[in-house]
Amino acid sequence: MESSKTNSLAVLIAARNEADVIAATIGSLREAFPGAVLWVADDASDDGTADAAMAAGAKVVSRGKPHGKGGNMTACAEAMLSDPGRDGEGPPDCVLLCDGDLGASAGHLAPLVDAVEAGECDLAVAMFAKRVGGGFGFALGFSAWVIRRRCGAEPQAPISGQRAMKLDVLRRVLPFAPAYGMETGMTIDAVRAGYRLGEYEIDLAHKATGKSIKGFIHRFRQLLDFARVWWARRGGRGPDGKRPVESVAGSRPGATG
Ligand SMILES: Nc1nc2c(ncn2[C@@H]2O[C@H](COP(=O)(O)OP(=O)(O)OP(=O)(O)O)[C@@H](O)[C@H]2O)c(=O)[nH]1
Ligand SMILES: [Mg+2]
Repeated sequence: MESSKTNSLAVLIAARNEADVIAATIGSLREAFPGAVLWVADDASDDGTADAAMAAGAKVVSRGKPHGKGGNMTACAEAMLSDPGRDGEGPPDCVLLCDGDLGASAGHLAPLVDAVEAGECDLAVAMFAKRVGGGFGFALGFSAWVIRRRCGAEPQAPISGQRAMKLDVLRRVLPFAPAYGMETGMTIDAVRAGYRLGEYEIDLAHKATGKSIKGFIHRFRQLLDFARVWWARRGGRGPDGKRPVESVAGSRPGATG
């Protein structure tokens, strides 16, 4: 599946210890978005993720010590924004954020970019068509609650890392909230600034932790990160003092599969 317009796109991929799958993720993104510049935010991985990503042709923003997903993706976005580009043309018009553990399914993300390019919405977020792993939904539900309380939007995929937006939106939501709070914080900041949220069901897979001890620890950490977002965005309605707007949740025909 190819996006109709791929010559002005940067893809920012979050990866921590994803050496086994990062090349597949990069390969499928390159096929889906042939003209895009691919960036990997590698957060001090110790399994060779950075080398594997570079070998697969991505630009890598690596940190000497872990900074968490939001901090590392912020550094990666800033590196992309200040990059002169292949022919000195500067940053692209559109950016796609995604997780490094999607493997071949990362190639299904074109409908997000198409939705933003077509002006259907300003922040296009992927909903997993099939639920993969996860726990009892507390972390997911808490993120949704934080977003509803802080900006009025009611997303179905509040913590999905797969998101497309134009550069004005990206600039508005930077820096990302720390660690796993980045998606929750980004949604609140975008909606408060008056941007329209769209959600699109897409057939995706990822390496999920599921109902294991590791999984529950992971989701407890996420809960703490979401609580930090809730606290950091108390009071006020965003940089413009604008009223929250209703989200526009939509489903794009042909987005699945
Ligand atoms: N750069 C960076 N990426 C991270 C960090 N933590 C996780 N990631 C990446 O962010 C993506 C999402 O993280 P996951 O741990 O898979 O989180 P999840 O998908 O919500 O949870 P699971 O259901 O356990 O898979 C993956 O591609 C990770 O490699 C981090 O500290 N820094
Ligand atoms: Mg995952």
